[in-house]
Formats: sequence, C-alpha cells, structure tokens
Amino acid sequence: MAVDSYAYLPPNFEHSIACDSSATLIVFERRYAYLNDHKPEEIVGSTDKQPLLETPGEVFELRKLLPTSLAYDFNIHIMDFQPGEYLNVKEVHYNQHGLLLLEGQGIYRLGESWYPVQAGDVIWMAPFVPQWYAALGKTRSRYLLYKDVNRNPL
Ligand code: UGY
Ligand code: MN
Repeated sequence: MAVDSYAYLPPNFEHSIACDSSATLIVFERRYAYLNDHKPEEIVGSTDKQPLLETPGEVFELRKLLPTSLAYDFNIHIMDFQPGEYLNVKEVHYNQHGLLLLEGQGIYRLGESWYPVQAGDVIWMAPFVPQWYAALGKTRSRYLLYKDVNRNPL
C-alpha cells in the first residue's frame, strides 16, 4: 500500500500486516454493529482517487473513504481547508469523531475551549460536543475524521 492508501477490513476478516520499511499506519478499530442482512465488503483504496463530494453551505473539500450504504457503521472523511477557510456551521451532532490533523495548522473550537492545532495533533470529539475549525498559516489544512454513521446511537 502506497502513501495515501487505505483498507477497510470487515468483521472476522483474517488478516496480517507486513511492512518492509518504516511507515505510519493509522488504525481505527471498532466492534461492528450488525444491521439486518447488510454485509460490509473488504475495501482497498486511495484517498486521492475518491471523488470530491458536495458540501452545501460549506467551502471545505470533502472525500469519503467508505461507501455511505447501510452496511458500513462508520466512515472516514478527508477534509481540506485552504488557509483562512473555516466551518460555516458550528456543528452539534450525536456522532462522535476521532480526528487526526494530517497537514497544516489552525484553531479547533470544542465547546467553549479553543485549541491551536498543527499537523500530527489528534482530537476525540464526544457526541454533542459543539465543534468548529478555522485553518490558519500558509498551507492547506487536511484532516482525517472518523464518524460513526448509519446506526441508532442508542
Ligand atoms: O462531517 C462532520 O461531522 C464534520 N464536518 N465535522 C467536523 O469537521 N468537525
Ligand atoms: Mn462533525
């Protein structure tokens, strides 16, 4: 797997990972939440081959790494902001997030706290935590965002 590539392994999928040289691997692991007869499939892909998606009312660029169909109980979003761009919506939602800032720097607001963040920083956002990001500096901000979806949060 080259830089920018990713894999989704469905539940009970026997696997091993080997690496010839040093590499950084980001792993999200969760217990799969079954839903009726839906069955997620193994996926191997490349971030840059994922299409840009519509983001009505927002300016950031969005790619999703997994299908949005009901078989998948989470998704990974790749979000790009140019310096000076920010989330128009101060979001509050039931979904929790795991975020890794891959490139750039900016300010993350969580509730009433404001955090300067830079590439390599990680954030966990609990359900219903108000969230907002503004990109600063001179280079693009890109972050990777885990989001649980398609299941009743209760
Ligand atoms: O999809 C999201 O919930 C995303 N826009 N949240 C975020 O960037 N904090
Ligand atoms: Mn969000």
